[in-house]
Amino acid sequence: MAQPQASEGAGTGKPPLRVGMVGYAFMGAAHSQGWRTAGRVFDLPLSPELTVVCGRDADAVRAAADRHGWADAETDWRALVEREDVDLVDICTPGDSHAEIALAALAAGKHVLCEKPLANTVAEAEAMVRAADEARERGKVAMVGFNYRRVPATALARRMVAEGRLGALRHVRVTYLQDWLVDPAFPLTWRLRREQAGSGSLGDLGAHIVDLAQYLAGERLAGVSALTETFVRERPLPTAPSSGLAAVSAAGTGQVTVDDAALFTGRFASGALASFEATRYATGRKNALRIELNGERGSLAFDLERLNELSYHDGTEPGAHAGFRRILVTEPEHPYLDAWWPPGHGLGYEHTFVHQARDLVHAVAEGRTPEPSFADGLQVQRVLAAVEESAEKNSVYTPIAA
Ligand code: SOE
Repeated sequence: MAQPQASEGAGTGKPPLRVGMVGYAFMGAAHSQGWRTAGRVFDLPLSPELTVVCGRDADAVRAAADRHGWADAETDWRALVEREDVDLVDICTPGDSHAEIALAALAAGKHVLCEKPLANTVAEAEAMVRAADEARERGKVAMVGFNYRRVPATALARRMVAEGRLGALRHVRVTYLQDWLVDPAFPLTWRLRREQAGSGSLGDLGAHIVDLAQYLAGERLAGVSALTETFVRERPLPTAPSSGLAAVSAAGTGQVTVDDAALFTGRFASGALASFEATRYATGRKNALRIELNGERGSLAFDLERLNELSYHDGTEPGAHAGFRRILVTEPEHPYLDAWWPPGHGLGYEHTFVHQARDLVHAVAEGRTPEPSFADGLQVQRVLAAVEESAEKNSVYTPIAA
């Protein structure tokens, strides 16, 4: 077995935090980079070590281990969660396995990081919260991976809202637009099947914007009214033999069983109003997450395509000088930035996973519940469930179960 590729923090005399990751596709690659880099950039109390990565195909997961710097490769996640040389299990699989892996890992005395959305159902998420609460008594922590909270600009926005710079909040409007499903020839992959993904754009993109809106607002949604739609209801089956599709038509196509787009409005507990749009049919939009908050004393706006910037309008400025101004979020006093480059040298999407790893390592070392916690993930799951319930009832306003 090769020596684990620790982040270069190894050798600093810090105790290791040995990570075992399940899944190695897009999120597995992003998380691997986060674990590799965090100790190189931040002074961490523990040194993350990339101990083992798990996937079903032995050759593919071995290749992924070599590519991403994992010391060992596993094909059985149940064996991984029991390994004595694993302290933390990082779950980067489709949503249908989040609960069973997290429950097993917590029971085995591991810390857990679970990709978003936390689960495919509220019931699964509730079981995960119960297990995380029990594990906390044993000094184990659990986090859900809403990484867009860890863009410096969104973390700065949170700080500014908490400081009262916007005053009483009136509006939050947020969209998350992609277009990778516009072509009806795109095959019926796991994200298009309810039994694996739990939902479509709602859980994949909607979960991010519900969490981000609540995080920035500093409060939770009380209820929603929603519309969802599936534009293309049948798609060609993937060529991969592992498609394992049950409903296979003679034409080699299968049914799409999730939403393609979700539009919903929401009311926060304070009475502030919100609008949300999550779609994978916004032709030309690749990963366009935009959020704006309007308060009685000012506004903030963020665009993921310009993620080193935050737009701020200070409504208390005299009219003649007022207007939205661009804050370039690269100063050392900005969140996370003191560890990176001099002002003006921007960061990217991948750095949100470095910040996620950093924050989780500190929570593990300090024995405190990280944010977003599994309870935060459960609350998002409840919002998603209310969206689906409202959409099924022709947009009837649906309260979010407490
Ligand atoms: C969807 O394509 C996706 O990969 C999401 O699953 C991720 O959470 C998002 O960060 C990027 O887009």
